[in-house]
Amino acid sequence: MAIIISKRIVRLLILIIASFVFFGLLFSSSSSKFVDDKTVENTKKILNDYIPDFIGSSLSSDDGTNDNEAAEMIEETITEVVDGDNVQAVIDDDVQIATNNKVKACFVSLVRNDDMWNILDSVRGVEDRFNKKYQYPWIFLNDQEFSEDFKTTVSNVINGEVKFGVIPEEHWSYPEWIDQEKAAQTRIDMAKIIYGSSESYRHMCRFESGFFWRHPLLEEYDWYWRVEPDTKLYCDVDYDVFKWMQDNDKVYGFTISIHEYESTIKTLWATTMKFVKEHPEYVAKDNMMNFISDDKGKTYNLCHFWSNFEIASLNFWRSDAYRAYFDYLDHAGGFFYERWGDAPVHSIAAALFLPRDKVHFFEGIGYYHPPYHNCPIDINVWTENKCGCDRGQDFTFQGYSCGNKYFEANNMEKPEGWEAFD
Ligand SMILES: Nc1nc2c(ncn2[C@@H]2O[C@H](COP(=O)(O)OP(=O)(O)OP(=O)(O)O)[C@@H](O)[C@H]2O)c(=O)[nH]1
Ligand SMILES: [Mg+2]
Repeated sequence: MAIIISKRIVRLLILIIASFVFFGLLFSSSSSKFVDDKTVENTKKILNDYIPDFIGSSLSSDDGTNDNEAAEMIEETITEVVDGDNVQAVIDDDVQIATNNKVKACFVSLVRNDDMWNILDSVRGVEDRFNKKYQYPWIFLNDQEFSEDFKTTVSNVINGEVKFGVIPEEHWSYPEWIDQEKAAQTRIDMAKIIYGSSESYRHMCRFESGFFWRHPLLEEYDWYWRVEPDTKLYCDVDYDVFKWMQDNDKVYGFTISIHEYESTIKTLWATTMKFVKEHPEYVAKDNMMNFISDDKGKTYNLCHFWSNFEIASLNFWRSDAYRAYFDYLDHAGGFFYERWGDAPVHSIAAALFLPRDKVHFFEGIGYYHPPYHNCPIDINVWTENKCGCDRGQDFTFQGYSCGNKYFEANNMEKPEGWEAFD
């Protein structure tokens, strides 16, 4: 009897939550009609799949049914539909979607309209390997309006909510203190360095360092997963990574670490050290200086987390420490007078302003951004996560990577077989 009652209560709760979400979405006003229709459709589908009779009756409202009758009808309908062997599966699926609300997280991709086909595969991979189960929303950002073609094509491979945002001009332009002639000369002088002559690449790096987390579309979230064009997810991610970050008190997660081109960040370290001297209060006690410097801070060893993949807390970038650091760097001008990347900027901040145990290496998330692979070399992890990558290509312990350094700096045990890559 107790079991029957509790099942009924659970079912009724699911119905109430689903209806609440559905009607909330139906009547809420939103900046994007496109998004709402899609989300409403999805919610409708959930209701339709599990309680079809209820949809038929309650959505056509004025049928004269009083509250008690309606409640009874709903109860009977739910019981009919979800009874039997599938009960637990139905509840599990629903609860998984419902509990998404507990972690405020999203995917974020900065892309151009021309990147459409290149981002499509990346997105589809994330949906297939992870998000079909959790349906976290996607946010696409662009310095120009997204085309209708981009919106429909990309939305077609996404199960949940999608939002498209334009970047405010002040987040993608020269601040007033920048000497634009000097910036133009730098682009000529650095023409032989990768992206050295590119103006847009510099705006991109500055935006990813100091502004993506200030975009109005990201305001409501605490966590993000950055996804870039031409990337792959090689393994199933069978747990809620955002919730895992939150529950385990992590702040910054990465898959690949690597050395930076020194010629792009000639004065970044000196500028950082000046900032740190002025603001010692921001430096964490058990920081990870020994990951980014081999001589206790005298010089930068160029190690950084490759920021094309990040699962991290937006609140870290919103913190006083990071805002002050970014402002300091921005005023120093190195985003334009050199070619400072968002990867070393994010990484240096994470290494200095966070205690080391707040940073996490997602060893089990197989990932590819040309030309490097993160593929779990532990055969058990590789098998369990159904990884479709060649373990022999894993970058973690290869020379140009900083994986070795990361493991040593944090006294972590390296996986069996790592020596083969050294
Ligand atoms: N909207 C917009 N997005 C850009 C622009 N330049 C780069 N991006 C995006 O910014 C991110 C980083 O740019 P990438 O070109 O991938 O830079 P990278 O990863 O250093 O280098 P490669 O991937 O090797 O080209 C990607 O998500 C790009 O789609 C731009 O001018 N406008
Ligand atoms: Mg890229």
